[in-house]
Amino acid sequence: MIRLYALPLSVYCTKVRIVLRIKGIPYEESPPPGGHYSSADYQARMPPGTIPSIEHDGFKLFDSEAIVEYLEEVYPVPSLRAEDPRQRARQRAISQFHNTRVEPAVRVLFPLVRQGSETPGEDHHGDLLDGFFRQLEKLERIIDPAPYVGGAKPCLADCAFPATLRMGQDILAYLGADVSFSSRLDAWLGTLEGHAVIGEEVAANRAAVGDWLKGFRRTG
Ligand SMILES: N[C@@H](CCC(=O)N[C@@H](CS)C(=O)NCC(=O)O)C(=O)O
Repeated sequence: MIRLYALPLSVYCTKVRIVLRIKGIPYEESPPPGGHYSSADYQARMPPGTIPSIEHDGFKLFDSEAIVEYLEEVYPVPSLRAEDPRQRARQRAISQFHNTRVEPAVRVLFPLVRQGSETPGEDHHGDLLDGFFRQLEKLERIIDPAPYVGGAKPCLADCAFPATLRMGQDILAYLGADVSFSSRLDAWLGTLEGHAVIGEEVAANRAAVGDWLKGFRRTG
C-alpha cells in the first residue's frame, strides 16, 4: 500500500493524486506527520521536508516528478507516457516546463496575497503578474493538445498544469487582475477538467485555494 503525504492546497500533490487515481493504484493519504511539511516529525521522516512524498512498502520518495515516474514504472498500466522515445522526451520537457517555469510564476504571487492590502497596479507587482502571462504565452507555443498533450489519452505532462493554471487565475482574480486563457489553453483546460478524475482533483484543489484566499483580507 502506498502512503501519500499531501495537503489539499498543493498543486504538486494534486498532480500525484491524479496519477494515482487514473492508474487505479490503492493509496492512503494523510497530512505530513505533525500537520505540516515544516514539522520536525515530518522532516525526520522525509528530510527535504516537501510535499508530496510517498512511502511504498518502506521505500520513501519525495519530489512529485520522481514520484509519478516511479508510479509509471511500477504500475505501467494504463500508461501515462508515450511509447516513442522522442515523444516521451518531449512530454518530460513539458512536465519540467510546469515545474521550473509555470508553477514558480504562480508561487511568486503568494506574497502579494499575504500582503493583502497592496494593489496589483504597483510596478513591482505588475512585473510579477507579467511573469505569469509570459509563461502562459510560452506554454501556448510549446503544446499542441489533441486534445491531450499526448494525443487521445492523458499523459504525465497533462497532469500538473490544470490545477496550477486555475490557481494562477484565481490568485490574479483575487488581486483584481483578469486572466483570460487563449483559445488553445482554454480548450485544453476544458478537456482536462472534463476528465472525471482530473476534473474532480482540480475542483478539490481549487476549493482549497478559495478557502486559503478567503483567509486574507484585501483592503486595497
Ligand atoms: N519539486 C517539488 C516541489 C514541491 C513543493 O515545493 N511543495 C511545497 C508545497 S506545494 C513544499 O513542500 N514546500 C515546502 C518547502 O519547499 O520547504 C515537487 O515536485 O514535489
